[in-house]
Amino acid sequence: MSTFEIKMPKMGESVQEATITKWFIEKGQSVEEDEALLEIATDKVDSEVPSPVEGKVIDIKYETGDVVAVGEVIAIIDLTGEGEVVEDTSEAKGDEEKDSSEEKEAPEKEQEEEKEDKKESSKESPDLNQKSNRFYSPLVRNIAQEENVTFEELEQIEGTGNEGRVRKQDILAYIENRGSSAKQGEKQPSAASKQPTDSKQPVSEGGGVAPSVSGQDEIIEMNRMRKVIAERMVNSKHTAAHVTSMVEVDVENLVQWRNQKKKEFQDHEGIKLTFMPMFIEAVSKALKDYPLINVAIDGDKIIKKKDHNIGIAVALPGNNLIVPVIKKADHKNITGLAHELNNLAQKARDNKLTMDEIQGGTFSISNFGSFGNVMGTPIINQPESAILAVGTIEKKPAVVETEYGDIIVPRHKMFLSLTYDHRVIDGALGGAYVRRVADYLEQFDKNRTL
Ligand code: CO6
Repeated sequence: MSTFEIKMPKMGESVQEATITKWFIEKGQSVEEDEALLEIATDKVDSEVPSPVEGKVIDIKYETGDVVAVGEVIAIIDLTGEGEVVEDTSEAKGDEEKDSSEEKEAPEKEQEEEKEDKKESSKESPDLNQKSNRFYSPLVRNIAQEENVTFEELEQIEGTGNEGRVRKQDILAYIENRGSSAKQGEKQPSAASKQPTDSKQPVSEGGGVAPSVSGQDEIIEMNRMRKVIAERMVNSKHTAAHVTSMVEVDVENLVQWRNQKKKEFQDHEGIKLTFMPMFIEAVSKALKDYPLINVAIDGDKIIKKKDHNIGIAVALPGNNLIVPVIKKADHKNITGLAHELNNLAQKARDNKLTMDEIQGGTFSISNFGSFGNVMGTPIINQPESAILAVGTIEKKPAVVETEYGDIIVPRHKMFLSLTYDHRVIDGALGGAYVRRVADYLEQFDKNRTL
């Protein structure tokens, strides 16, 4: 029998594991080359895994919800299409996931008894669904639940994963080293139970005030992307000291230039020339002048990033948002930036972005001008230190100085809002930077060639 092993794919340098969110196939089913086998998710992106071969699925080694390391075999396909289906291996697999070296040595009966004991002693299982700055994989949460690790304990475990993420080995090491008291199901007070006792308001799962729900209200389950966005936004607010500086910009020259070049660009390049490429160019030029904006914080260290990797907030259908990254934007001209933005935005809307395309950002831009919004205070995309929000361009009465005195004329204007992390960027620097972006836009050469 000739078989092919389907392995958990590598989805970027820093990604070590992924959660299986959906299987599209079952054991015994025939699949064609390129047919989607399963859907996986990391804390950054969802992705489908297609079958590289045609054949019959004879084994599926993990279930929906399992967190699997990159490179692990997750399914086996028989290439002849006639192989026997492998008996259910879920028990062995379950053991593999939960194994610690101690458990490996313990006789089966003892393990059973231990499980029974745990069930008895953990009638009140820990509440792990509280608001946190960190992402915990379902596997880590399950281990915590089973081992009666409280939310407060979980929060204190040092994570060795990417961005300090708590991995399976971290929580297992913690459980091995901690005293026996917590194992006996002694529940420490949760964040919710620390609420003032005179408060009559019920507490929701996320730690906020629970809303009252009447029979006519609709309850919508958050999808995975919504949950990740929610977690990341709160995480960023908990991490960075957000402040925002705003400037008004006269973009008359830029608007006139784009109007002149729009048709030629569309005919030549096959895509629209919007304002974004010029915004990205101005952002990057100003980052060259103020490199201490293009930084990330690592503990007590400031990492000054060399590349200008500009994340662009892209609104997705279904009220979602993702931030693909234009890498080395400082090495690209307006045409190159326009193509890359167009390509990334399209892929984002088709749910086709790769891990690499949403990683490595050093500064972000959010353009809510197309919604007619004038200014705003965006949330920093961690681990970056600043994000520029671009408001709508509008015709406004402007005072212009002439040799005959001041006159009022209509000019195209807009607001730029820069939100930055005050831990590392003070007002003078943040303010000077956003003013410099505005200066580059105001000084845009009307006679520039494409
Ligand atoms: N002013 C005036 N007109 C604009 C502007 C501004 N700021 N921005 C775009 N446009 C015009 C643009 O030139 C196009 O006009 P025509 O060429 O004449 O047709 C039109 O609006 C549509 O532009 P489009 O959105 O298709 O392309 P663009 O390159 O400007 O933007 C994008 C690409 C991916 C950034 C955009 O499509 C998008 O998804 N924007 C939404 C980003 C978002 O949701 N940000 C909010 C995040 S939450 O930050 C936040 C503070 C809080 C609220």
